[in-house]
Amino acid sequence: MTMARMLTVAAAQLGPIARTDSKASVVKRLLALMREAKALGADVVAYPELALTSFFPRWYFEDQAQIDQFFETEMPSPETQALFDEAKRLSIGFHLGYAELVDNAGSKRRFNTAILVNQQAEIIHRYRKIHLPGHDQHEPWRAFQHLEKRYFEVGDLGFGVVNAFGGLMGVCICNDRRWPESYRVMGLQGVEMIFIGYNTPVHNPPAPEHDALSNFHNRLVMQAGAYQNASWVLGVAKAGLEEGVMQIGQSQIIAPSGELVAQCSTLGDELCVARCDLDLCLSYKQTTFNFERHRQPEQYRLIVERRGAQLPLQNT
Ligand code: CDT
Repeated sequence: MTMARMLTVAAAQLGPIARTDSKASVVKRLLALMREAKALGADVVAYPELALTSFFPRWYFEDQAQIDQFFETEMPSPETQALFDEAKRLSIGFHLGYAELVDNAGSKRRFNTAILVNQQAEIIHRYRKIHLPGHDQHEPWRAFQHLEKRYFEVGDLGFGVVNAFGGLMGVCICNDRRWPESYRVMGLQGVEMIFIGYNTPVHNPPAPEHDALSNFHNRLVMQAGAYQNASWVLGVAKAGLEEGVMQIGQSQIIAPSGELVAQCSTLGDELCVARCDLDLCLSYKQTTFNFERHRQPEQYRLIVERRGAQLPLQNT
């Protein structure tokens, strides 16, 4: 007897969001994609990283109040409530990335966050980005800034995995997808589907020689992460020419085999949809990547004991 646990998911790629676009206008776009996803049979629709605003770490701001306009102090908020209401009405789950401002009795903390919301519109999982790329000081030599290290704290919730949508779901965000540790920590909790929103500029000012490889690296890391951890991976872009900065698209859905099963072909608002059998993870989890049987964690100690590379001592 063949087993199957089917979950239909839609990666809801967004085209550019201008700095002057209101959150309400963005929510309208998200709602249109949600309705289209439902019409195409999706159980869950996934939006990108920082999906409610322009990718603001590209600008250097000195005024904290100006920065905080890009953040949400509550979720749902009056502006995002419509998403939750519509998700409940349609009985569709969603993944949403946004800038989260936590105010604990006046002590403010800011995170690059993503949540999973179930078909009853309840927040069932929260992830705060751990690998923050870029820099923390203004670097005017760059064509544009990447100030995530300035505007966000490192996430404090780990790489959790939650039982939802009939399987084991995990989340990481953008730069996290380049690090095998992100996937493996979720793999060690049996993850079956990983949601990854991203804003990836084609141009990387410190290493322009990588620019032509941006799409290749996007595919490379997510396909490897899926296969090596026997999990579905959904990569969702905010794409296109946003405020003068070109960002990659190629939102995609990847099977536990590492194969690409659906991909967006524009740089605008677009869905790609796949019917995913979560049981496809099993044959990989039970054979090639049977972690219990084959992993040798004693031999991997350096991974948690050492942050940066240290060269071996020269033989004398
Ligand atoms: N948003 C985000 O994390 N972007 C980074 C750009 C880094 S440039 C290599 C990313 O990893 O896509």
